[in-house]
Amino acid sequence: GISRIACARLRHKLMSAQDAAGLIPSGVTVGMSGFTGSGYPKAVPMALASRIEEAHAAGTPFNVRVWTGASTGPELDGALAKADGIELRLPYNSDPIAREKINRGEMEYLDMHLSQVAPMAWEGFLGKLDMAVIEVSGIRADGTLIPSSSVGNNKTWLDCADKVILEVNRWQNAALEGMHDIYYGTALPPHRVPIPLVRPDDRIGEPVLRCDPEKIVAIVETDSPDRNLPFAPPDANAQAIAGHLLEFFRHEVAKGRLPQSLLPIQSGVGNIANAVLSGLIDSPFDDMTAYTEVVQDGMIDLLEAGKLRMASATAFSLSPDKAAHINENMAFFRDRLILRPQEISNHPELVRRLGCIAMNGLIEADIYGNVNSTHIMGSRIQNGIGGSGDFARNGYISIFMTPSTAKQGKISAIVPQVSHVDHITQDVQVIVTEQGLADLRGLSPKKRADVIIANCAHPDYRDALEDYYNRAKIHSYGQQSPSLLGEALSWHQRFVETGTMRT
Ligand code: 0RQ
Repeated sequence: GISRIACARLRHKLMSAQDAAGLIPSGVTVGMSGFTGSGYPKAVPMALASRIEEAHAAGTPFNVRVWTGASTGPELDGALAKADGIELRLPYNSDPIAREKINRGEMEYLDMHLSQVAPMAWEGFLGKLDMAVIEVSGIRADGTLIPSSSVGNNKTWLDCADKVILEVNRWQNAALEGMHDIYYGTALPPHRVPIPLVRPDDRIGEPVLRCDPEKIVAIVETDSPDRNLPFAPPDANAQAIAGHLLEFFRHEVAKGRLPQSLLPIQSGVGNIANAVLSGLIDSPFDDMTAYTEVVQDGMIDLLEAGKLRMASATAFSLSPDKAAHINENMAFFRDRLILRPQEISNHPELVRRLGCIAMNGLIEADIYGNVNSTHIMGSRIQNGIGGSGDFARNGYISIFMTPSTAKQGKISAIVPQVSHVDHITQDVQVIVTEQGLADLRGLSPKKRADVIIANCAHPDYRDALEDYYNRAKIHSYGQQSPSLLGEALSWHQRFVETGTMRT
C-alpha cells in the first residue's frame, strides 16, 4: 500500500521493529497505546519481547514498566508477559498470560480508575515516563498524528515521554481521519477549568494528536489487524438480564424519571453488555446516545437500526466481522462516532453532567449491594476495575449485571459479604441477574438485603443467604448492616477448600 507518512521530514526515522525495539533499554517505563484490544502497537512490543528473551537467555536481567490505556493484545501484553519482561503493568489487563503471572506473584499490577491515569501521570504520582510506543493510522504533512482505533492515554504518553516510537498501521482505515476529538484543555489544580462538553456529540478538541518531532526516535510501518474477538451469541442468561433491564427502562420512562430517548448509555465490556445493547434494538426507545468507553458490536447494530443517534467512546472493541463491516461503511459511521482520550470519555465531571446510565458487569455482589468487579475469592485478579468506577459513582443510574452463579453453579455471585470491594453500596443502585432486578435506590441496608436475596440470588443459594441474614439479624454486633463476622467469608473459604460454595 501507499505510505501513510505524509510528513517528509519524518520519513528518515523509518526503521524495522527490531531496530526500534533496540532503542528501548532495560529498566525504563514505556507508555503504550491500546484500549480493549484496539489501537495497540503490534510490532515493536513483539520485537522487544524477543530482545528480552535473548537477554534472559544470556543471563542478563531485562524488564520494563508498561503503562497503557486499558487491555491490549497478545502481541503486547501476552508477548511481554511470556518473556517475563514486565516489572509493573497498569492500569487494566485482560491478557491471560499476564493475568497468570500477576496471580503467581511474578508481575506487579496497579489497577486504576481509567479516568485517573492521565491526570496522575501529569501530577507525577506514577513516576517518570521514559518512552512512548504509539500506534497511529497516519502522519500528516504537518507532522500531526492521525489516531488509530483507540485514543486511550496516547495524548498524555506523547506529551510526557522523553522519546517516542510510532507504529503507522496501514491496516487501520484511512477514513478514521476526522473521527477523533482530542481535547488539549486539561490542566492541573489549581488551574483547572470546566470541560466545555455538555452533549455527548459535542466536539471540543482537534482531530489529531500533536507530537514534538524532536522526540520521535523511530517510525515503524505495520499492516496487522487489531485483536478483534468474536462475541458469543447472547445465551439464555444474557437474554434474561437484557429483558429485566429493558423492563426497568420502560418503567423509568413511564414514571418520568428517564426521557423516551433514555440518557447517554455507558456499557461495559463482555457478552452480557453486548446482549443488552442487542435488546435495545427492539425497544421503544429512539434517538438514543452513548457516552461510553468502548464501541462494541451491539452499538454498531443500534446505529444502523437508527435507534442510536451517535456514540462517543475512547476505543473500538469489535468482532472481526463488524470491524470489516465498519471499514466498508466508514462514510456512514464517521458522522456518528467520536473517539476521545479516556480522561474525557470517562471523566467524572462529564459522566455526572450528562447523566450517563452506567451498565457494568460484576464478579460478585453482597446482600447489601457492595460490588466486587476484580478479584476472585478476594485475591486473584480477573481484569481490573477499568472504567466501571468512573461511571458507577458518577452516573445517573448505576447498574451492575451478572449471571447469579459462576463456574457451573459452584459459585454464587450473590454472597453474604464480598471478598473484595470495588464499588460501595452508595455507588450501586441496581443489580440485575437472570433471576430478576433489584432496584436499590432509596433503600436502607436491611431493605436492600431483602430485595437482593429475593430478586437476584439463584434459588440454589437463596435459602442459605436468607438463613445467614436471619441469624445475622439476631446475633450481629450492630443492626445497621447485620453481619456475622466469622461466617461472612465462609462461602469463599469453602470454595477454596472444596471447589464449591455449596454445603
Ligand atoms: O471466567 O472465562 O474463566 O470462565 O469471570 O465472567 O461471566 O464471562 O462475564 O465477561 O461480563 O466479565 C466483572 C470480569 C465480568 C468484567 C467481569 C469468571 C467467569 C469467567 C468472566 P472464565 P463472565 P464478563 C468498562 C467497564 C471490570 C471492568 C469494567 C470486568 C470470567 O465485567 O472485567 O467493568 N469488569 N469495565 O467464570 C469466580 C465469580 C465469578 C467468576 C465471574 N463470582 N467467581 N469467577 N467469574 N464471576 C470497560 C473497560 O473498562 C475497558
